Amino acid sequence: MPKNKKKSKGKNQQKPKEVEPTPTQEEVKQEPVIGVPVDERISEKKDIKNEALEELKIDTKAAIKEEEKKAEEKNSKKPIKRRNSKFLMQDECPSPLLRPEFIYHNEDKAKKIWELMQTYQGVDQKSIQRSIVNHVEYTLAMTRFNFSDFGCYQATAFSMRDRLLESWNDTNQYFTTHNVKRVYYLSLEFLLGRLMQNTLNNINMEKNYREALLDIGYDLERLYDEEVDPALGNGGLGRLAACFLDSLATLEVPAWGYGIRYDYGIFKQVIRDGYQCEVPDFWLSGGNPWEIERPEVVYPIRFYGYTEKYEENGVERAQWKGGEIVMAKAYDTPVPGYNTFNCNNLRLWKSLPAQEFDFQSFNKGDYLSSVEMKQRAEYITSVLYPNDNSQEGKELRLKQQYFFCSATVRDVIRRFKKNNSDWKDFPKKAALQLNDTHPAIAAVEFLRILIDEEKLDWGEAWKILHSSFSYTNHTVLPEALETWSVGLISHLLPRHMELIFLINHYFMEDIAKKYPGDYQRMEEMSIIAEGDDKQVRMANLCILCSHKVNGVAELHTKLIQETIFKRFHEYFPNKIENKTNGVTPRRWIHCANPKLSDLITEALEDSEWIGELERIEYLENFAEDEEFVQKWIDIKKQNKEKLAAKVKEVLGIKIPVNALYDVQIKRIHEYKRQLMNILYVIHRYLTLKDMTPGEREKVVPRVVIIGGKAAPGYHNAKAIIKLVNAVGDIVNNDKDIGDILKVIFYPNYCVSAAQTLIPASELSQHISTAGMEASGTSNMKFVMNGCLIIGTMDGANVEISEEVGEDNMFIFGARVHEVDDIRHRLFAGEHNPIGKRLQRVFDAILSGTFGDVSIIHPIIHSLMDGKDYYLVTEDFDSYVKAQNKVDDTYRDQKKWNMMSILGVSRSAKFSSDRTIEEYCDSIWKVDRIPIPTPSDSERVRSFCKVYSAAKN
Ligand code: NBG
Repeated sequence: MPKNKKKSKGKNQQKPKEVEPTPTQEEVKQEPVIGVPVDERISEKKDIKNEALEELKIDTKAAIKEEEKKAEEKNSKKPIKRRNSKFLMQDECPSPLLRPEFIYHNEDKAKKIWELMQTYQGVDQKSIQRSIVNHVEYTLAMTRFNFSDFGCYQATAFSMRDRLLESWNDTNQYFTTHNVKRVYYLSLEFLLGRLMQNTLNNINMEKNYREALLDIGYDLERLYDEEVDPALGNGGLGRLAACFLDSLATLEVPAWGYGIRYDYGIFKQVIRDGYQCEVPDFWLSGGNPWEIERPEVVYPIRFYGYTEKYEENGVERAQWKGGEIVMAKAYDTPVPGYNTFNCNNLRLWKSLPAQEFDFQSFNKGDYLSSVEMKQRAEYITSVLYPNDNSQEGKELRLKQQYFFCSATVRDVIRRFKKNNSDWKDFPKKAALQLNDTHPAIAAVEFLRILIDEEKLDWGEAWKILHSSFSYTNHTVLPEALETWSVGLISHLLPRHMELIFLINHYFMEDIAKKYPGDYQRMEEMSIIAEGDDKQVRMANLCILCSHKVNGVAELHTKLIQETIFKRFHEYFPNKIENKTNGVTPRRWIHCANPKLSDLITEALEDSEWIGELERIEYLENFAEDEEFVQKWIDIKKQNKEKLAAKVKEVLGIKIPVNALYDVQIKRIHEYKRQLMNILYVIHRYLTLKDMTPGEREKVVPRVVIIGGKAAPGYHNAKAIIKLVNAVGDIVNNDKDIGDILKVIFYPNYCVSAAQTLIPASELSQHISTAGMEASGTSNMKFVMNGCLIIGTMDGANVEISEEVGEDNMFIFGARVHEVDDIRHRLFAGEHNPIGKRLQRVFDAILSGTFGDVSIIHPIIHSLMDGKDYYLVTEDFDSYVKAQNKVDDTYRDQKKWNMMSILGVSRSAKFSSDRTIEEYCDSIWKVDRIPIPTPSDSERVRSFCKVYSAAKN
């Protein structure tokens, strides 16, 4: 997507409407009314409200009409010219932005409003301080005596939100006025991480806030630490969604994220006696100053019930009726881009009861039952399922999926209908991206609304659906490929099940035509997996409903084309394509590693690289510049010191700064092979124990850090955590070993921990069994922070090695094409790769060298029996060799640092800006729309000028 391509010219504009995100009561009410008793009660409630509104407006209607007429007359005579305004939306603006719902007895009242809202909040020290203390006093109701660091953080965040809202309102107003095409990113997870630092950097106000705060005695960095991580995601998939939001805003793409506002994010991990314990993460307990609650944006969402068929104009139609209704309420979080005035939105839904409590039970004196329904409704969005790369087939999870999809689809349709009347235009105005199959039901909901409510015929509806939806696959792991039982869907969403059968029926007809008699193929491609308990294959459904399907790294895409989606790839040869993942350099270099960011800016002589990572290539010229390299070394050392201090604070363990920091942080999973890492650590420990003190002195000291959460029900992953802790307990307290080897399990790995760990790492491990990690994204973050990678030829590692050069990585292990055969031979007992070294490691574990780790014994025994699905024993030897090479290279610090600098300078491909540009060009077909920026000298709301232009 070329920069600033096709800037909208402001032609053919419609009358500017109210700021886009807030539908009026009327609009929300216009959502199809559903005829069940519960609904009646809702609409009754609404009617009461509306009556009250009506009362207020009774004598205004005539006035409004008159105002509108006047404005129209005026405009027909006097075309409005834009004066000095950069706000292009006002070109040929047909009216002075009067809002018919207000009372304008004369235009002075309207003028007053525009005048009151004409300026932006100041960015000078005084204005910032004023707004912070105002929020302390008027929003938080604190006094100068109980104004804590946390209070100051909140007030500061509120003051930032005020400023964000200005650009957010302007952006949405502009997009609405221009009726632009928008991207909607549907994801059950957004792993945002802390927002304050990122926001200040993106809107370029960190310096202003730092100085303003310092002047009233507060340290901005300390406030950063007050923020709770909004952790509404499990791992890579959710974090990718967050990086995409940052890139979408930065690239000025009109885009909204849609998801769930869980009350509880991913659990907090606490280690007790070496075992993982899960503690709920009620991240909202201190409030969330970044979001805006939208009590007026609510949609009724139905569950259960039945479908009723009827005839209309000779056509059989269906209606979904009965069941249970819960409400979805919107919460918006502004998403500012880097160095742009554009500000996008993340809209998250919370579930509410359709009525506060059941009056019948209440009147009967059964108070508890009366609140039961409320609790049942609120339960839907109460907790994020903590599974990464595995599916949880619970009804509540399907409810979450449908709940958020239905609200989102309705919201998107409402927005579309505001400015458009022809359904054929929908794909020109909206692109909906399904982040994995979790939001798959959105496609069926969309179809249902088009057919049952909008009364489109099947062919039209299907075409619109297919041209606007696309789907990203994030895994080939069978345990993560979602299927839902036909029985469950029929019960919860009866109409959707009918539609899925219909989609499948038409599709199977096509397949039968193309491949007559090929039942095997039909079975494989069918959305329905036959059997005693029929299942709906959500991936098949997504592929059919989408015009594009993508994998997340070249190797992964090739694998889905050749394995799980082979038949689909044959049938739709242009549908499945690759979009290699990326990460935002704003969070992952600029915010996480500010010193490195400054050094790069100094070398490149400007900071443009933060928004255009291609420019970082120039850094290559400094790989051997002594002065530069020394600064590079110093920065890594300072980051290591910071991490060492954190480890001391969190775990009470002192780690040496002169050791090689070797880090593996990610969800704990057998395919990611943290087990292989710790087996190697044991091998290293045993080897050190064999040495004389003199020999030990020559060894490169290492600090091995492993961090990550295990899904609460994933027994083997939890066993691995216990083993790491048990090994740490012995090694870290072994006097012979001292500082030569330290083993740390870093608890509660999360986004903010990553921001400390990654900049301090020197070696990072991405060692999954080849073919199993779809992409990985932390590998990219580590490279961007000058860390070298030890890894297998899996996921995005392959492309990283193409970019940085294989010589600048430590690559080992079986390749994808070898895996099946090796696994087969291992399982058949035809191949035993367990050598003496590994056997000794197993013996040490089994004999109690690390205390009672019996929880891991079954896994060790099965490895010894050849039941080594993840090829740990197979790859162990080449892993040890790669590790030896790491030590040798680390001894040559000149070489090491050169490799580190080269890695950073060649990391441009892995910016999520590049990824998003590719999605925009080949999937979403959407342009970037920069909204005009108010000038620095004149931070004046430009739409006010239009008003005065109109008056003149
Ligand atoms: C994960 C993959 C990672 C990948 C992220 C983002 C799921 C289902 N998949 O390898 O395991 O980097 O998605 O694409 O969480």
